[in-house]
Amino acid sequence: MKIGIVCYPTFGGSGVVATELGLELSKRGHEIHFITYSQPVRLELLNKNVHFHEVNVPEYPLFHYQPYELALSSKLVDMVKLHKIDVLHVHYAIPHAYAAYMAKKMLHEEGIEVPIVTTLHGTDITLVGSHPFYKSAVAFSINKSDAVTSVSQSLKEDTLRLFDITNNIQVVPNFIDLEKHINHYTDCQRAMMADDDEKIITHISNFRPVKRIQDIIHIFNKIQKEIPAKLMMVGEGPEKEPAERLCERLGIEDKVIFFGKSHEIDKILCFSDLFLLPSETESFGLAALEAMASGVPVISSNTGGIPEVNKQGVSGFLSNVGDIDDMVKNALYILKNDSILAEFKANAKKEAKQFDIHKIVPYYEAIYKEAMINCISI
Ligand code: GMT
Repeated sequence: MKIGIVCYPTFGGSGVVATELGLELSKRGHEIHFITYSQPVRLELLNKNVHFHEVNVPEYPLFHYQPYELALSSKLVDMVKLHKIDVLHVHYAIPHAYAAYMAKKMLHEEGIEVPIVTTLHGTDITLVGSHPFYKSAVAFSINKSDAVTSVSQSLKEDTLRLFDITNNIQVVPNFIDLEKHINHYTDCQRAMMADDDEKIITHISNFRPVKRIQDIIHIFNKIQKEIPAKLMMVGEGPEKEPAERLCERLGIEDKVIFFGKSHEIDKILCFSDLFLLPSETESFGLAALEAMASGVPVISSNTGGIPEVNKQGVSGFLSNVGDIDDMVKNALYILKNDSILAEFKANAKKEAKQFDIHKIVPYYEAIYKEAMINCISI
């Protein structure tokens, strides 16, 4: 199949999922066309099966807001015609599903039918999409898609609760390429980060308020009072600076390393003992799954789709949002005893296997085929 993939090309989870999906589909013989405003961060190699088409939005002084949806829908029309794309898979409803619908309509006028598959990722529904400013357009584009998927059962339920949905939503969970998380490093260079007796705790995100970054610092502060430990904070975002200031106020700045954005997540996870994800809301928690695949247990909140990934008492523990003391208690239970830690590490790796990329990607292939057969004519 020739598949057009539309996504945000940034470090966010939806862009990562879209990119990994495209790469795996290309390995399975499909021709993939990424259509977005810059080359996706995890898309390193282009080849005969993987193409990237940039959407340009030239600055024009009249526009207070540059019309990205317009440029995207025009680009989609052009690329579908030029490369004879069979199906468009758009990740994140805003504005991608809307732009894809417009492209589909324009193509229809020319006698070309292209089905749209929309994948809902989380904040496009729970935080941004349900805002009255966007709600009608988001509901419209979900209902007009030929197939709709959500990355967790919880997100499906949120979508049905928040919008007037007439379309079927299929749950296709996020996935992981386990090969990429096999430990290729002999010593993980752990010694560069911490002393032998120190436990390494990690958090990776876009440092948005929804991640509750201050909770992470407070949890770590309490842990390091009980056992020697270091905290690795990976990512960039608005909550990073306040977190750095909080570390200074608590006098733990020498125990917390802020890495910024990193292309070496696997190396960082390789020497990590515990992953923290106390988010306010999380449709899935791809970062937690990546940690688990690297054998790192997870202490998380029990919100949204996280319980579908992190299993209570098996791959880690889950607490109510904001229950810092419970998270500290659970973290110490795992970290204080080496044999318990080893057991949780092994369990985390085992649990991650149910999200093996080779098991999940065939679902998308089946959805594309069905969408092509049943393509809604408009
Ligand atoms: O977590 C974010 O803020 C980024 C966001 C995105 O759209 O890139 O992540 C969402 O999609 C990921 C991939 O499906 C999920 O793993 C995240 O849980 C979800 N984030 C939220 O729901 C807050």
